[in-house]
Amino acid sequence: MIDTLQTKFGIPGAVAVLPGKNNMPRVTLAHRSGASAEIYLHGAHVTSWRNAASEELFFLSRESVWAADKPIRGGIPICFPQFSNHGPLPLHGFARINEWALTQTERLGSGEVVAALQLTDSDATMALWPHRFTIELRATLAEAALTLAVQVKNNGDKPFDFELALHTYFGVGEIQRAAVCGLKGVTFSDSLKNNAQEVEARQEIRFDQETDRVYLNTPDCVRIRDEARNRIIAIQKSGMADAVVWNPWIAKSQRMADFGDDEYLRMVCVETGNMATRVNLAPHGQWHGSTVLTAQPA
Ligand code: TA6
Repeated sequence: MIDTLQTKFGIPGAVAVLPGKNNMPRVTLAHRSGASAEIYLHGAHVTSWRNAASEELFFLSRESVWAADKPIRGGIPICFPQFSNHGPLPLHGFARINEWALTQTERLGSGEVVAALQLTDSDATMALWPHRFTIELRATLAEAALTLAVQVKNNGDKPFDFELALHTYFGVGEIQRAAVCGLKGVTFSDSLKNNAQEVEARQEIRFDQETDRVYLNTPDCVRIRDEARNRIIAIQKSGMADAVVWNPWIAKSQRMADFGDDEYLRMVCVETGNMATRVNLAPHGQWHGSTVLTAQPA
């Protein structure tokens, strides 16, 4: 199957379809600048994004399980059609534990490299969530940016609600020297306080304990300042209402079998999507949302 996909979608010097961990199919994107990315068909899961200097910008747990019925721990899990435990579906929905179809690859005239993947309803999804849908992830790799564009289509004749998150795990040099900026004054639900709502008072969110907050209707640009690596990561969303900031800290790290006990020191999740502002999609309607990630020296 991988050979067939490579024949159909491979682009010399730009796109390759190869066996990844546990021989799971992955798509590698290579930009002429040296930047690169990697996407597993499992969950359309982006597991790596490297800048032109080949520095890894995402976090990927050394303990991650690579299995058809488990999410990969790190990179960008796609949470759909449910975020967290906001309903009866598996935690964060089923999109991240289903195999998506690779549908398009392209090297644009600008040099950007694109891969599109789709997940459509199946007997298995219909049994969990009785709606006909297509969700598409379009990843575009540029020299200094990675763009994730998501489209959801309602292919049925009745409306449905969904939640969606790009649950992105960013690598940081040292969590105590990292800050998330741009959420001051935004209302958030604190997942650690029974979703009690508060207003963020800090211009810089720093970490000294487990942090798990869903920020509602946020500004479209949030930044991570990684002081240890002298780097700023900008997260620019469009068409997406909310953001999540999460670090598991010590006790939760120890409770997660697919996460190293000390790995909280080197990661922070800043997630974008509609996690609390549910989307209602009319029959044959479409929803679009995107997030552009850029990494620059601080
Ligand atoms: O987005 C934060 C969160 O909802 C946390 O509560 C934590 O559960 C995290 O997602 C990871 O969830 P997972 O199902 O991937 O272990």
